[in-house]
Amino acid sequence: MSDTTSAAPAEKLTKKQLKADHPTWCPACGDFAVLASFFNVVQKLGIPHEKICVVAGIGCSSRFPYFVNAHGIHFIHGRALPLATGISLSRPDLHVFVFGGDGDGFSIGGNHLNHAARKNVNLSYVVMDNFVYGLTKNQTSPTTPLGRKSKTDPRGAIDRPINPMAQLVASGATFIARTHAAQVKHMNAMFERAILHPGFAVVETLSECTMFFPGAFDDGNPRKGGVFDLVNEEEQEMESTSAAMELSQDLSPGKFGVYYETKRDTKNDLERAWLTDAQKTVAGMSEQDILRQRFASMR
Ligand SMILES: Cc1ncc(C[n+]2csc(CCOP(=O)(O)OP(=O)(O)O)c2C)c(N)n1
Ligand code: SF4
Ligand SMILES: [Mg+2]
Repeated sequence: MSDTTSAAPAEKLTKKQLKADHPTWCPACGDFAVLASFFNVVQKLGIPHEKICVVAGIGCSSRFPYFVNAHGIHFIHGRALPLATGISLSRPDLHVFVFGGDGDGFSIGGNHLNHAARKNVNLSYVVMDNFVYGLTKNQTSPTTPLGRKSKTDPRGAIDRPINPMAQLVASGATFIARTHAAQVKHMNAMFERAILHPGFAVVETLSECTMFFPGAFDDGNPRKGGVFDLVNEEEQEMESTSAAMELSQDLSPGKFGVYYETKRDTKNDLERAWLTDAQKTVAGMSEQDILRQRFASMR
């Protein structure tokens, strides 16, 4: 997301300082592990407490900001990314994190995901994918497998699920990874790399909804008889979209790891360059005034 090295805090942030309310998730919900991993990585990277900003939409997973003692916003369903984009652009000193579910990110928020990705907004986004709408008690989501019964599909899901990895590659995200909430070390590593990536970094994290879709990710969990099959980064062309697309065709349980990683100008950098340039021609004008004038000229 941005340079963490120049801003090491004087004292290491403790978990006690980072924790806010006691999480209200159901027992053994995968989201607990995601929260713990976030705390670990933020501590490890020494991100200053006052620079952490956590944004979410609506859903069980989107309750995330309540449980983190930092700047945070629990916003409108599916609208976390546009808000986070504004925060990232206007406060480049902050580390902006977005957390949310498959419904929030791929359904109602799917359009925003495409645009935040293509603009390469500088932020880290963790999609806690449980293949279901948990908060609203078991409706089909965009990643629900065909045939799975839910309140909205009592005879089994009939709509083909989306392929999040393929969609992210096509949208232009510059860091795309996939992990499993039961594989803590791997999840930590993916979060760390996403945070350190300059630009739009997404980690699809399979996080089991123990209440409505228990066992959904057992096929990717060796402790449950599944296979945790890693991307071979030695052989993978990390900057090749076609190689990433090919990986994304391996569906169930699919591959885990970084599918794609490249550097491209961020919207943050491009907008800053434009503002700096504009300031040369209108000496004394603040960035805000330049933007206001720009909007006024569009009326
Ligand atoms: C505009 C709007 N539409 C629908 C809802 C109802 N709603 C709340 S959360 C949610 C889906 C949650 O699913 P997901 O994002 O996958 O999160 P999870 O609870 O599974 O973590 C829906 C449909 C809403 N709050 N606002
Ligand atoms: S309903 Fe599912 S996703 Fe929501 S807290 Fe419970 S186990 Fe987690
Ligand atoms: Mg969900």
